[in-house]
Amino acid sequence: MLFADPVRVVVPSALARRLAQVCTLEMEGHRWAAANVVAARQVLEAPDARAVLDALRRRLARAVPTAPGWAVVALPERLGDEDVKRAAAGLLATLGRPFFSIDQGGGLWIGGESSPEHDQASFGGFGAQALHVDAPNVHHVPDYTSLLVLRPDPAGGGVSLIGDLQEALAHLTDAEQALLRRTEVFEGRADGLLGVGAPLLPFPVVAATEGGGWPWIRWAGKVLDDPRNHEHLPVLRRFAQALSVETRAVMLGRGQLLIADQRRIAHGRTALGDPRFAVTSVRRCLLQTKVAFEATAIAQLVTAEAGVGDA
Ligand SMILES: O=C(O)CCC(=O)C(=O)O
Ligand SMILES: [Fe+2]
Repeated sequence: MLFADPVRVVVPSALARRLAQVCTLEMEGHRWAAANVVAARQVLEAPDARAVLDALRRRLARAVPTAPGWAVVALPERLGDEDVKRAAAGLLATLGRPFFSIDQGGGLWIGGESSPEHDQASFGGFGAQALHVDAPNVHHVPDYTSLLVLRPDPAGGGVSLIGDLQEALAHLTDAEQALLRRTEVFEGRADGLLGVGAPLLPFPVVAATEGGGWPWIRWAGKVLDDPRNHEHLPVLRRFAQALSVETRAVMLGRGQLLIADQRRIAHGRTALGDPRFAVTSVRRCLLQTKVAFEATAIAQLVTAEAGVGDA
């Protein structure tokens, strides 16, 4: 595994505050309200936001072939929680339409403080979480997922893992890749999700996308533990091993937002520190939301004029 200091996209304080001022957390169903999307894009199209917008394009625009497909965006540590949530949503709106797939009281951001009551390997649990894409078991896998840290683990655990799915696939032989295209696996359940289409169980691990481009790699490390996938274990293990070689670790601090293009990147985490040594209200606090790709979103518009066409 590669431990590298990633390039963080730093959002200047004045810009973050302006986003927080013009945006609300108002929703239209499971989608961030259209007026918020418009307001955020107006702020981020202004000349003084150019460096941030270009950095998002270079790292995340689907039309930039060299984009790594993930970014860590750093908002000012001292911005209040509500303002962090609004500004982070505004930044996501440069890629498409922010939405939630899991309804937790109707808010855009789901999640909160980690708890030893949660299943260890789940969202908000204290255990490690194997590399995965969110909602692999539906027809429309969310294009982008994002993780927003309000408070890192005081014990220094909960390090985010970022695995390059496409690079991992390239390590496999043609025969192994062909086998993965034929392999259908089971993982979890997908009832009651919003904005992602109908459940798809079992699902193909690798499937070509309509219109070409990167295939979807519906990966979740948990497929290795599911007895229903038993007969496919050799090739699944082979892919997991290749992915571990293409994985890096990034510690997210307060106000930092990890954005992952799920067509390219799987995410996971290392275990948190022992919950007995972290009392409530100082435990890790993590939020999550999704984004549906929009070709017309401002960070997807890549022209020679934008200066990132050959980034
Ligand atoms: O806790 C984390 O850092 C990741 C959580 C996550 O990716 C999930 O629950 O889907
Ligand atoms: Fe996840």
